[in-house]
Parts: sequence; structure tokens; C-alpha cells
Amino acid sequence: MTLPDTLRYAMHDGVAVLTIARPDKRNALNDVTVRGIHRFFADLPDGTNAVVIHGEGDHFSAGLDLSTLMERDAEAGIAHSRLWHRAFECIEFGDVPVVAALHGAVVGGGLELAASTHLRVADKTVFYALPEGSRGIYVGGGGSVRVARLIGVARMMDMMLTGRTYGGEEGVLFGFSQYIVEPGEALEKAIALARRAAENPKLTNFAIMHALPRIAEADPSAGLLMESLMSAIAQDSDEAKARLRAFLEKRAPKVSHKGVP
Ligand code: 1HE
Repeated sequence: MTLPDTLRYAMHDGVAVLTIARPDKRNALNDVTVRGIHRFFADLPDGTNAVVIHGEGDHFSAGLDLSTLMERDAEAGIAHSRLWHRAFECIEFGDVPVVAALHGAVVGGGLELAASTHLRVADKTVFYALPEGSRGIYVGGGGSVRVARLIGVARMMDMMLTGRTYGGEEGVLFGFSQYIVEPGEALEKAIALARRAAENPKLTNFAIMHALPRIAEADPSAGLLMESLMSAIAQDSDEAKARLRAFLEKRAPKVSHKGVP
């Protein structure tokens, strides 16, 4: 797969680790990078069971490359935002679980990118910001939907109106990340979580990644119907039956809270 210079990937035993590799510009996302992200997720390397995305250098991403914004009119602005939407939709509703390993700045479009993944692991150097308000622009990479869904409209409004930022400990309490780890440990943890998620049957992961977020936002009556259908389809699979049999025959591990990451 051909990727731009600002991206590279490496396979780790079924987990594709995608690196945003533009540290001199704090991994600011220009069009070529966003297109590369789109291509990568639309056509994952053979044998990919899960993906981890992270940033090279001291930051995950400083968001939109602001130098690309100067000459853009409204029509070009819509096209640009839709480019981001298409790329991030491929992450959110793709074939495999995607984990973001976060550190340093997770800002603007960087936070929108992180919000399109299924799991976020942050280390304690992380900080989250939405400086769009003070830059005189607005989120365009799906943040109004996905960031608002994670942290709530009130908190997002505060960040955009006042420039309020959040660190890692608050971030895990308020929904920015599901995990917080010591500095430098996010990537390793993200790979372990990606590997764990990839062990589930594909059909169940499809239900979790594609049905759950839609059901949660559907009207409750349609949502409950969708849930029944999805549940029936999942339990009908041979894989589900084999796993249930393994549990009943005491061949599968019990649920345990010991050693939980
Ligand atoms: C950039 C960008 C960028 C850094 N676009 N070039 N995002 C922002 O408003 C965040 C802007 N960036 C920052 O606030 C800081 O750079 C950081 C806090 C992320 C990092 O600070 P620091 O001290 O480590 O780096 P630096 O010295 O500020 O930046 C190093 C270089 O990266 C410098 O370029 P140089 O040529 O002078 O070396 C910076 O200009 C460059 N750089 N961030 C372009 N964002 C789909 S809509 C989404 C809308 C948004 O994302 S708005 C949020 C934009």
C-alpha cells in the first residue's frame, strides 16, 4: 500500500500500527495525510485483525494543518470537511476494531480523529483542546457528532467557547479516553487491547462496532427491534455456539476481575 510520507504502518502479529509521522509539524493533518488515512482504512493490509493509531514525537496530533486553511472559500470548506468525514467514517464503521494511543496534544482535528476510533488509551502527558473557537473556525472532522457523543455537548461547548483544556486523569473520568496509563506506555497498552478485541468473533465485533452506536442513537422502539435482530443473528453463528459449549463444558475461562487491565 502506498502511503504519504506523513504516515507509515507496521504489522505486529495481526495488529496494524499506523503512525502519523509528521512530528516537525506536531502531526498536523494536511489533506494528503487525511487521504492516506482514508486509503489505509478502506484497504487494510492483508491479515489485519485490529488497528492501533498513534503519533510520532511528543504529541498525538495538533489537528488540522492550519497553513492549508488560508485560501479556502465556503465551497472548498465543505469539500474539505466531507473529505475528513469519509476518512473517519472508514475508521468508525470499518471491518476491525481501532484503538488510538494518545499522548501530548490531542487537539482539534486530532481529537476528532481519536473520537472516530473504538477505544482510546491515553498516557499522562495527554491534553485535550478544541481551539477552533479562538481560531475563528469550527470543527469539521465529525467532532459535533463524535466528540459531543463522548464528552457531552455542555463540556464540548465550554472547550470551544473558552478554550478550556482537559488532562489525562480528567479525560478518563469525562469520557475522552477509556484508559489512562503512565507516560510512554500508551502504545503498548493499545496493542494489547487491540489484540484482545480481535479475539472476539467477527460477527460480534460487527454488532458492537456497527449496531451498538446506531441503536444507541435510534428511537428506542426501533433500537430495541434492531437489538433483537442483531442478537439473534449473533447467537445463531457456529462460533457463538462453540464458545457457549466451551463455557458449559468448563473449557472456557470464567469472568474474572483479577489481573484486569
Ligand atoms: C502547526 C500546527 C497546526 C503546530 N497546523 N502547523 N490546531 C491548533 O490550533 C493547535 C496549534 N498548535 C499548537 O498549539 C502547538 O503547536 C502544540 C501545543 C500542538 C505543540 O506545541 P509545541 O511548542 O510543541 O510546537 P510548536 O513550536 O508550536 O510547533 C512546531 C511546528 O509545528 C511549528 O512550525 P515551524 O515551521 O515554525 O517549526 C508550528 O507552526 C507547526 N504546527 N501545530 C500547522 N495545527 C477538520 S477541522 C479541524 C479544525 C482544527 O483542528 S482547529 C485546531 C488546530
